[in-house]
Amino acid sequence: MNNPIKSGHLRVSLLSAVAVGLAIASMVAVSGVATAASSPRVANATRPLEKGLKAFVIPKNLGNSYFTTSDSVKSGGALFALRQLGELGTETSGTAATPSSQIPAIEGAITKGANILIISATDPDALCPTLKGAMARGITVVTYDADAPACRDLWIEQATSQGIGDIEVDIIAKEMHDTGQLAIVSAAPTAPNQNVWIGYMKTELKKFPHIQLVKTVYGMDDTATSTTVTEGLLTAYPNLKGIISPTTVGVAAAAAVLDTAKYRGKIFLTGLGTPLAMKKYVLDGTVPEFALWNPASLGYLAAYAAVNFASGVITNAVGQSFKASTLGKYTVGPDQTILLGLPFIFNKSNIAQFHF
Ligand code: RAM
Repeated sequence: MNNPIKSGHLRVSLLSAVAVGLAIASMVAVSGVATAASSPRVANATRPLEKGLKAFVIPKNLGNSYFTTSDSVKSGGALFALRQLGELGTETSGTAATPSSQIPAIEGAITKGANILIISATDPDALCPTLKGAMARGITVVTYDADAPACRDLWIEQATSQGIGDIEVDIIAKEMHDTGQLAIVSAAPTAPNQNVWIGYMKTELKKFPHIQLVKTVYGMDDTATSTTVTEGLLTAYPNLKGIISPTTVGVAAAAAVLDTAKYRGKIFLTGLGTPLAMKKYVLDGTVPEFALWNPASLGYLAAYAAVNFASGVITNAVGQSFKASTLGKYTVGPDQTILLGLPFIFNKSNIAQFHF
């Protein structure tokens, strides 16, 4: 297991006070890069990285602290890396984690002359007409956190989807003593990442024939909706014994619902959470363990990958590699995928060390 607290970006973020200043865009450099993607790409590892590229970081939605961590300068995320590299980074999105909320933000970024789009997709397909149009114009499209496989140049994956699905099921199965009714509180029904993870959870659940997955409900990465759907589960399934919520918003909302003597120790909850939001519930025993990766490292890596690709230093072919500063060297794997690392388990023994 990797330890997010030791990952390179945190060391980098300590240096933020001396971060490289923003370079002013050179129209020549920018337009040269903007047309490069439409012609056949040849990697040149010795080429310097372009500076002054207009990069837009587009999370599923704004106002989700997970994405604030993955994206912001302060946390050492994508915008920090872009600043370090001398690019012009901006975060933009809608307020709801839906394609209809996110697409206008993507279109706005294209209109503003984007050279790079770094996107957590709200839907694997619905964004494709817009993203394919961007790629046809030579704009580099990189997905991070949630993929749209048919319409991007590179996918920056936080941990293998199977690894994430397996870890969630293994944690809850242990707590449920391998038996009883289980439900899932997911994000949006179209969320590519949650849907892929849930697919792997279903496969892993075959190892536990006495656990029945009774229902998947959708909290939309919205606290109020996640609370309502969790309460609905408790009413509909009075014998429910476990909940997995593979969304940082959903698991925190579900934990707040279960944080009473009535449920603690009777209905088990795990998921993918952020340590600051989950600390209270870990310490009081409502959520003994949950998993995640380092969101800031994910954003940081996505920015380095995008700039290397946009600059023609790498292509998206298997085996292409680049250096993401102190995070280390990364290599493109199958399906144009770059993998950050392994999921990490948080519990009472380590939760106090994390500050995101
Ligand atoms: C939410 C979002 C995000 C997911 C995390 C675990 O913040 O759905 O896409 O990766 O949870």
